[in-house]
Amino acid sequence: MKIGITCYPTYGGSGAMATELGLELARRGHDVHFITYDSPFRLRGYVERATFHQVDTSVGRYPLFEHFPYTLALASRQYEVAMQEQLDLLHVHYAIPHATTAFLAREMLRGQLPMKVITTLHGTDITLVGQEESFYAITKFSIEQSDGVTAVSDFLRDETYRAFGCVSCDLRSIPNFVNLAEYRPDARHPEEHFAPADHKMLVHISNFREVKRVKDVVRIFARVRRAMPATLVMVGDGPDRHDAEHEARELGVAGDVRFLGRLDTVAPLLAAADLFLLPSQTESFGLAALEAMACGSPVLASRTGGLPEVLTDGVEGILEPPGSVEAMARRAVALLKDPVAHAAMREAAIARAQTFSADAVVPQYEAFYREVLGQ
Ligand code: GMT
Repeated sequence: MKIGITCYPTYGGSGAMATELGLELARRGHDVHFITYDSPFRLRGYVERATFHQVDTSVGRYPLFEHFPYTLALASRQYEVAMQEQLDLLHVHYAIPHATTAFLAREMLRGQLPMKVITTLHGTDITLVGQEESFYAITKFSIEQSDGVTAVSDFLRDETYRAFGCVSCDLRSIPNFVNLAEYRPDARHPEEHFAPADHKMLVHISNFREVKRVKDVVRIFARVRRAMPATLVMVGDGPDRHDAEHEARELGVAGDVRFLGRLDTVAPLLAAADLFLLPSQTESFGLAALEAMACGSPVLASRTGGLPEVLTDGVEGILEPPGSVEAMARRAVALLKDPVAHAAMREAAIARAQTFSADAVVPQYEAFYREVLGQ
């Protein structure tokens, strides 16, 4: 098949997943065309049958435009690439604005090319942003106009029905997958020391938005630190990073918290972790948690959204209600002090992650593509 993929190219789960999917599809013989404003961050180097088409945002800077109309530039580029490459389908990730631009591109193609549009919903496009008044109607319209819609968890599928109705939609739940060639327990580099040898190492990776509750990450760590030597490694960047740094200073643990900023490669770090922290307010799936599990790190997360579909409390990690810092910290300390329980959880996490392999998930997308294309 000839497949266009549009996603956010920056750091974030939806762009990561869209790119991993495109690369897997290319490996399986499909022609894949990424269409976005920058090269997706997980698209590293040349991959046979995968091509990046940039949306030029440097043109059209007319003084009348206070804000550059990226949505129109993207729709035009999607149309151009579809015509040039004769795309069978355009698979867009994160509804806003991608489901809308795909709708526009498909309308422009009417009578010329029967390209289908598939939208994958990832999270806040449904749970937060899409429900804001200014986006609600266009999000609902664009989802309903897609030829096929998937959600990355049952939770997100059900939440879409609840929030948007989408009477004419047949929403499919297809989970995220993990690249097991990269995220593996032996990904650790022996020469890289993220924490002193006698410290337990806790890791958090996110885009530091409010929904991630990064201050809770620091608060949980501060309680763990009181109980044992430990280091917290914070990876990523975003609006709440300053608050997290401030919290670490306020709680007197700044000396044991390392803020590494954005990193392209995190598997070696995850493979060295004793515990991955994801105490988010909501999380439609929690791809970062799955990648940590694949590297052999148990996960301490919020019992919210789609996270219970990824891990089971007491088996591959710990789930507690969002904001329950005391309970999370108490259970983290108990786990880190119990090498037998920790080893069992680590093995369970690795085994659970294997069930979310590309081989298990990508054929579900291929089958859905064929269904939408009527093949
Ligand atoms: O919805 C978002 O917040 C954006 C998105 C991203 O680009 O980071 O994250 C969502 O999509 C990921 C990939 O499917 C999921 O693993 C995350 O759980 C989800 N984030 C939220 O639901 C907060």
